[in-house]
Amino acid sequence: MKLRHIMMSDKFDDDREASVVVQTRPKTKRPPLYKVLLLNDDYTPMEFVVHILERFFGMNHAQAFEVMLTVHKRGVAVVGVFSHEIAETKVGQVMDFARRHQHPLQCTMEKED
Ligand code: TYC
Repeated sequence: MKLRHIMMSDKFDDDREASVVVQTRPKTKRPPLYKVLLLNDDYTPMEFVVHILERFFGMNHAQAFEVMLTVHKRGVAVVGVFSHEIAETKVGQVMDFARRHQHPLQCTMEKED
């Protein structure tokens, strides 16, 4: 916790200044959150994207299909919001899995405002 010095108007008789140290209100800034984005492309099979959304983003089949269709139609969608570390892990998992299956699927992260 940050400490703040308060100078007292009191003076010792030898010119030293008296001071006390008090605790300020603890500033607990919440860590920033990151959106994980999935991008459309013309080649990755729809079923593969649905599988990714189920496997790495905990969606059921209906949710995963709906989000996949949103990306397909609009070009991009937010598929989750996480701490920096978790978002990085998700992006890495998706990119690895897509590369291992030789699909050009792209996944990125972006700081939330
Ligand atoms: N556009 C792809 C197709 O028609 C499907 C797709 C959906 C690809 C979402 C990527 O993030 C994606 N096969």
